[in-house]
Amino acid sequence: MANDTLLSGENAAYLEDLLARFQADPASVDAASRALLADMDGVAPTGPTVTPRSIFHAASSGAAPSEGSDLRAAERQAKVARLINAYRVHGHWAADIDPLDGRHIARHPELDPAFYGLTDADMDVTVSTSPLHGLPPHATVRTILTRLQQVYCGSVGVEFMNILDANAKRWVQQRFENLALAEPVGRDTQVRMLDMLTRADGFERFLGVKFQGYKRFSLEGAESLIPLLDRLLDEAGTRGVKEVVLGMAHRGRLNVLLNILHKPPQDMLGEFVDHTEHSDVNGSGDVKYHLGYSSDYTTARGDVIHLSLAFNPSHLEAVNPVVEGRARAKQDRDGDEAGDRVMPLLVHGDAAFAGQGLNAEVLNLSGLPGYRTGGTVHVVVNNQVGFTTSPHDARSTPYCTDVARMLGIPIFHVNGEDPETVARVVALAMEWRQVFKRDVVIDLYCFRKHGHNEQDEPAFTQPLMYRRIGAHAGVREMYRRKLVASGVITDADANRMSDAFRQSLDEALAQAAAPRAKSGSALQGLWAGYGDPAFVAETAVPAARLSELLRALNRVPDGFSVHPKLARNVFKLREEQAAGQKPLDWAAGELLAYATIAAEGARVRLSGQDCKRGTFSHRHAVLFDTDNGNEWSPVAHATEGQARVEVYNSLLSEAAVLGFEYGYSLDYPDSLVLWEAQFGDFANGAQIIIDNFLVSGETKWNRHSGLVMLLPHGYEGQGPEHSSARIERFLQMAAQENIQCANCTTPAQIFHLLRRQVLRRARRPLIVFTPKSLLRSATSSLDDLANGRFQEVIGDGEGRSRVVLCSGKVYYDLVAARAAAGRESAVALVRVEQTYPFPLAALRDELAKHPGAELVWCQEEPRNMGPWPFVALELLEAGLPARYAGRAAAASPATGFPGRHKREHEELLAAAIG
Ligand SMILES: Cc1ncc(C[n+]2csc(CCOP(=O)(O)OP(=O)(O)O)c2C)c(N)n1
Ligand SMILES: [Mg+2]
Repeated sequence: MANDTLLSGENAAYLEDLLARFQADPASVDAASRALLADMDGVAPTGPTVTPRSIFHAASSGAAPSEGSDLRAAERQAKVARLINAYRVHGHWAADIDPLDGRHIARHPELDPAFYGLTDADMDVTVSTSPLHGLPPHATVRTILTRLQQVYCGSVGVEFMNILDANAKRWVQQRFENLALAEPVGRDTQVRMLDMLTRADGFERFLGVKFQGYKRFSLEGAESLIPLLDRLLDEAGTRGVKEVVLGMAHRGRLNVLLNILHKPPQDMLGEFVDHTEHSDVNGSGDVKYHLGYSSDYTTARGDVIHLSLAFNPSHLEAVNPVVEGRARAKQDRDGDEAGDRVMPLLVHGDAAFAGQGLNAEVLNLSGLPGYRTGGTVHVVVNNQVGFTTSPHDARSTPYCTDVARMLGIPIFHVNGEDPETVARVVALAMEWRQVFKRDVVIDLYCFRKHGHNEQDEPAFTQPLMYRRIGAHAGVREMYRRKLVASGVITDADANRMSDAFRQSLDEALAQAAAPRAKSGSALQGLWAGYGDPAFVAETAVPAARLSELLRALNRVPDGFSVHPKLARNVFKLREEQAAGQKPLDWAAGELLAYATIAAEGARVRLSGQDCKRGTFSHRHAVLFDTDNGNEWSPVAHATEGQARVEVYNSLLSEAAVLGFEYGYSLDYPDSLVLWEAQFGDFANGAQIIIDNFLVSGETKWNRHSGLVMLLPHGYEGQGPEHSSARIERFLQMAAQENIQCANCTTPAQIFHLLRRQVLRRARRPLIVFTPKSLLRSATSSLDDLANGRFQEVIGDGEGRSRVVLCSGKVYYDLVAARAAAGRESAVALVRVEQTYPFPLAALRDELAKHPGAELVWCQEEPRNMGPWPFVALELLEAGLPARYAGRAAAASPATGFPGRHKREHEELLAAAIG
């Protein structure tokens, strides 16, 4: 046997692989190859004896055996194996997935048998079908090729060969190769799918006729989305899913609201008829194609699934993390740790999926302990255009879904004009999600019948595409013809179907003008009772209880090795704090807030970059065993029977993580949910979430949130991106009591503030500008936590001739500067601990103690930043004009030069005190 020849050229990799498998387990290799490999390996073959002659017989019956033909047979077998592999990897390139047939992808050369040197003469030779599943052990090369084309190049193209988990990869392979995608669809399902298509198509036509000139972001061209979702819910129901959280953008949203969420058609049409403030929202409201809804969906098989469609802003993909957070909250509440019963479902546009980085961030959350939701089903409504932009201008990769390849999950590209294949793909995707608990992507290839909205002329920008689109009858019509031709239904049945639907819309339209009853407050269910406008709560905790909890924060399991530095410093300090010998530091105030909240039964969830330890090493909410790296969180085990305290380090993202925590807060009002930025400066990476959900969600959608943002802030000479959480931005967006902004100067204040956030019966986002250097230097006594509550303003004596107002850490610098200048009797330093809602009444009370005093506002931030632009106006309008002492207006928040920082700092203190 000429092994040298065999192991050269194109065969080498295949044969090496085969040999390795043979060496590991001879039985894993088909009988025909075993003898060859035994010969190459110098090992006697096991199992049934196979001689070169028998290989030959297996390979081509009848011809005279010879050494040369043995070799050719083995080579042919290797070529076939490579061909099989090529179809698994590249078959999707040749799949018939595009209804417009406009894919500019040349046929992949590796799918051509000639690429491997397989000739026409080889096609009728019988070979082993291994490793292809689903065929008898031997078949002709032609049979294998035909089967590969059927499996991998039909109406669905699958990408799965990049899945690293061998089991998961084999699962997809076997499903495809055993023709799961060719199983017949039952008659009932066929009729139901036609009905869904009829509704999808009928609703758009109806709106097009009755409300010409209105934006509706029609689903036409992608009507298969409706049967797709119907099938998905049906499959989900049979696999135990009870609840689905759905996020989607504008395209087809009205159609989904009607046909999947079953929003009453008279209400939907009413929103077209009536342009007054008709929604259930008390504030500014939102356009109709952003509104959320929830309802129970009864599937074809009779399962009931609760559906929640999340409210979303125009910003594409921004709702994704919110949906994930909502799903996780529901899972946590339900004890559904694996995500068996609650499932997130995201419907994307093709351009947005490829273009928005947030999408990649959210995909990246999917496997992480703090954020996983048991797999999200992603459906891309791939109409092959984004507004006026074609794919070649919209992405650098062939598929719009390529970013999802990083997850090692199956990506199904399916032709939206083949509803039955869509249904089978959906079944497979749903099974994958439930078995592997990982994301899955269905890329629904379709088109957009009109322009971006119905007024746009698409032929201005996509003339050729729209010529092709014009020739399409529409998927409903094509499917109707198919079912009529195959005798599943008659023309009359189909007409009855569309007439009945049309009639229901006519009736709904007749009622649409009638005034509709408001559906009541959004504060229902979990949110019942959270509308208390009196934002007060008793937050003090007896000192003895606090001492007990401080000691509990030092408790670790037997045998857990605490880092010696922590034992020496932190643990010792806590012991002294518990005994009342040392004042409390920031960590004590913060951790005691969590421990007491959890002891009182409310869940605490904190996530962000490095927040287990804390960016500034102050928190140590999670400890790491120095011997084995095991984690232990004392605050999560401080009291018997306490609620959960979870602290998660996040991936290095702001937008996805903040969005996730915001979503979590929507479905877990009875908990404390916090997101911490590494430095507050980085929070602007989540600006969309802040602008479009956090500060405006209540007025747009009547959706409340008690989310806390912890944003380290303070000018300590660390440069332009480690100084400012952009207080000015939050205050600029503060109105109608939408948020709360605080900057605490003591551990007792953060303790009371965080407890207030949970204990009072109302929820508003809380933005806390947290300190850095104060984490170690600011102190409170146990009594400060055992008495009183959060002070929005902290006064300072009486009868001084100047009152310097300030907020945050600069207070301590002012105290030192005042002492150095010997001006204690002349200058009062009054702290505004809460800047929004602006505590004018409390401030007036303090100012009244210093009649006739000059009023100064001092801040570290430049004049155009920090609280000043906001506070100046508030004070002015209150008849309390103040002088400004702070940095000059600046384009960048802080200098990068330490010397300059120090000089500016001294100047602003002097301006305030001197
Ligand atoms: C983040 C963001 N940037 C820009 C826009 C403006 N915009 C609205 S729709 C659209 C095109 C969306 O294309 P695609 O995702 O393919 O969805 P389609 O409308 O085709 O369904 C754009 C750019 C937006 N809504 N959100
Ligand atoms: Mg598109």
